[in-house]
Amino acid sequence: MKKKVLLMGKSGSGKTSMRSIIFANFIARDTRRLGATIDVEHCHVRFLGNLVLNLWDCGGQEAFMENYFASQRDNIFRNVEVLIYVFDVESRELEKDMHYYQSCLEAILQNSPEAKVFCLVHKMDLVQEDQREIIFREREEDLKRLSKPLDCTCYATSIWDETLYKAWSCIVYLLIPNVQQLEVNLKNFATIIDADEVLLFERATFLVISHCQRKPHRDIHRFEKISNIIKQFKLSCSKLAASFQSMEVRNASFAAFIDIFTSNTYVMVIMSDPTIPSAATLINIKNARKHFEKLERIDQGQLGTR
Ligand SMILES: Nc1nc2c(ncn2[C@@H]2O[C@H](COP(=O)(O)OP(=O)(O)OP(=O)(O)O)[C@@H](O)[C@H]2O)c(=O)[nH]1
Ligand SMILES: [Mg+2]
Repeated sequence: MKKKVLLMGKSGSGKTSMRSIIFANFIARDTRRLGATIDVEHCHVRFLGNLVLNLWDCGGQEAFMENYFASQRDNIFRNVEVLIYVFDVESRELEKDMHYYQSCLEAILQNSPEAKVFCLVHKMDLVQEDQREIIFREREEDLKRLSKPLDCTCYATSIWDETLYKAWSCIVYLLIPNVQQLEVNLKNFATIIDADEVLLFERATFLVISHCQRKPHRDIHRFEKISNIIKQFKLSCSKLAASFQSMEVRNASFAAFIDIFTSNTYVMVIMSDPTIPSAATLINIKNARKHFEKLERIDQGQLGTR
C-alpha cells in the first residue's frame, strides 16, 4: 500500500534535512552539506512492512514552485494523502511564503480534497527559548485561518532536538492502518505484565507508533527524546560495524528494557516493581513477540486485499 506524501515549502526551509534524518540515517550536522533539491526527489520508504511512504520532496526554488502550480499541477497534487508544508520560522518573506502555501492548498482542494495537511514551523532552535511558544502560537493561528476550509495541524520543529520526532511520529501514526488494534493489544500486554508503560517504535526510523501509559509521568517529551537518543546510539553502533539489538537501563526506581520485537518494531517496557526480575520481563517480551508478529501479518493480509 503506497501513500503519497508531499513535502513542500520554500527553498532552504529544511525539507530535505528532515527527510534525511528521519528516513536516511543522517545526523543533524550532515544536513549542512545538502544542496538545493532540483525539481522533485522521489523516495519510497518501507514502513511497518507493507506500508510504503512515497515521499515527494519538492524543491522550493521559485521557478520550481511556479512549475508545480502550472504545468505539473495534476501530476504533483493528484492522489496526495498527506501534505507537509515547511515554513522557515526566520523567513523574512512571510507574505510570499503564505502566498505559496495558499496556492498549494488550492491545488490540493482541487485534486486531493481528502488530503491531511500539516504545517511545520521549522528551525525553532533559531528562536530564543522564551519566545518559542508565543511565536509558534501566532503562526499557528494565522495558518489555521488561512487554511480554511481545510484543516491543518501545526508543529514547531527543529532538526536539533526531539521536536522533529514528535511531529513525524504524529504524521505517520495517521497513515498506519489498524493502529487502534495495535494499541488495544499493547494495552493488554502492559496490563498482563504490570508494566508502567510500553512503547512500540518503528524499526528503521525509531518513530513511536503506539504506546500505553499506565502510570503518570511528568515528562511529556520523553518518547521523542528516547527516539532521538536511541537513533543516535544505533548510528554509533553501525559505525563500529555492530548492530543495536537491545538495552537495559536500571536505577533505584525503575527498569527500562528496549528490545527488537517484531520484524518491523522495537519495544520498550518500563517496570517499576523491583520484585520482578529482569529475566521475567525479557521472557514476557519474548512470549508476546509471536502474538504481535501475527497481528502484523493479519494487517498485511488485509492490506493486500485492498
Ligand atoms: N538552524 C537550523 N537549520 C536547519 C534546520 N533544518 C535544516 N536546517 C538547515 O537549513 C539548510 C537548508 O536545508 P535543506 O533541507 O536543504 O532545505 P530544503 O527545504 O530541502 O531546500 P530546497 O531543496 O532548496 O527546497 C541546511 O543547511 C540545513 O542544515 C533546523 O531545524 N535548524
Ligand atoms: Mg531540498
